[in-house]
Amino acid sequence: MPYAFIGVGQCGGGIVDAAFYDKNMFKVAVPIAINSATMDLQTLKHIGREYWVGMSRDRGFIDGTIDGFEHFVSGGYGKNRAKAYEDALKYEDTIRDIIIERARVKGATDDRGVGIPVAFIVFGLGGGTGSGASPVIAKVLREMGIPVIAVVVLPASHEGGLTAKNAVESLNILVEHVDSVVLVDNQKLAYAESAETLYQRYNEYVARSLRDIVIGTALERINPADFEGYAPVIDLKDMIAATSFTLGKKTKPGFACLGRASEKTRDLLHYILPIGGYKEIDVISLLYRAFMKLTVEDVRAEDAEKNLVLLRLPPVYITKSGKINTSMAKQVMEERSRLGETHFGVSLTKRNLATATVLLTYRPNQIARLKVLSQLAGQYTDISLKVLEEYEKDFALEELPEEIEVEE
Ligand SMILES: Nc1nc2c(ncn2[C@@H]2O[C@H](COP(=O)(O)OP(=O)(O)OP(=O)(O)O)[C@@H](O)[C@H]2O)c(=O)[nH]1
Ligand SMILES: [Mg+2]
Repeated sequence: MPYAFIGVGQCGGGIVDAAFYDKNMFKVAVPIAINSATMDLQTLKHIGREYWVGMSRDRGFIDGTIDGFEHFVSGGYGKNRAKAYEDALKYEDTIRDIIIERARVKGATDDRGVGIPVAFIVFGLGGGTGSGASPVIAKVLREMGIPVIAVVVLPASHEGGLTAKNAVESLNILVEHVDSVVLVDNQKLAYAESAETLYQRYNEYVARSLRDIVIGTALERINPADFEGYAPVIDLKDMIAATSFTLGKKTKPGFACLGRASEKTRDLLHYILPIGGYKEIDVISLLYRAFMKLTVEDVRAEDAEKNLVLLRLPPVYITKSGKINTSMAKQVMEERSRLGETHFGVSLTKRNLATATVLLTYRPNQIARLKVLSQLAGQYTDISLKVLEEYEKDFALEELPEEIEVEE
């Protein structure tokens, strides 16, 4: 029953590749790297050819292991989002079959391959391949009944009008086909002389955060009754609930950002001689540090509509009651949810590391960077980001008290 981790284009492939640096990921998930340029696929360090899917301009999606792959998959879309979208639509059935095949190899039983409990689709919004093909792949996944979490990279403003236009057009389609949107904002790197050299480190940060949530919930599940301290369990359903909105009968994806902080739990000497020696961990300051490293520029933890946190801790921290005050941590998270919805989980790790990974969810209108990108795209061509208005209408309806509703 593997999760699917699908990286599309160079950016998406890079983040998914970084996520599979930890081999434990292969126990719970199947990676799929989709690209229109073989050269990009060859840069992946942890995802072998058997996990590649090529996007060829005249053959559609093709398996990474076929002869002549390099020959068919060479051009790339060079930021041409519309063309990549069109081609992906044309070969929808092929990509559906490939995904089913890959999941089945990993142990799914039924014919439709709906053994995938949740799929992640990861891509950069500013390019062609990822921003064009991913919304179609999301649609295909959802048609198979698979919940989809999109992890998307916002281009920095200085990347210009075309990248912003691609981002807005891609998001306009994407939101119709996903359960959650997790934002990774390249504006965070805009201060640097060369953002490109920081991409890899940023990808690793995002990958670690995703991995914490996936491995922490899938492989390190605990029985809360075994522990004196407060140690609730969450799973990926919580991740979806924490990053989407239900408004009456409708559900809409929320726009979330990630934050993560970690601390070594033993010093080097105790590491070598493993006899106790665990440090005190201040979980509250761990949370505050995670809030300071959010993946989106200009958002505040206090303004989040809802949130999720997963603490991954060595067992000693929750077996002895009071070692880590998890109840207090929960309170800190609850104070940062305007809807009063916090998904709080604890999992056990064998590493000498305590981590706090948070997901904070917003309405699109609360995220200044989405407005900026919409404006940039609007200057380039006549287009705007639809969710900026749509959500406000829905939320306004929801908040209207019954007695002032006008009768027809
Ligand atoms: N954080 C991060 N952002 C990246 C990375 N690579 C590219 N980007 C961003 O993603 C956007 C899209 O770039 P690519 O992923 O290279 O595009 P693509 O999907 O391969 O599409 P093509 O235009 O067909 O090459 C860029 O505008 C950058 O903002 C990466 O490794 N990390
Ligand atoms: Mg590319």
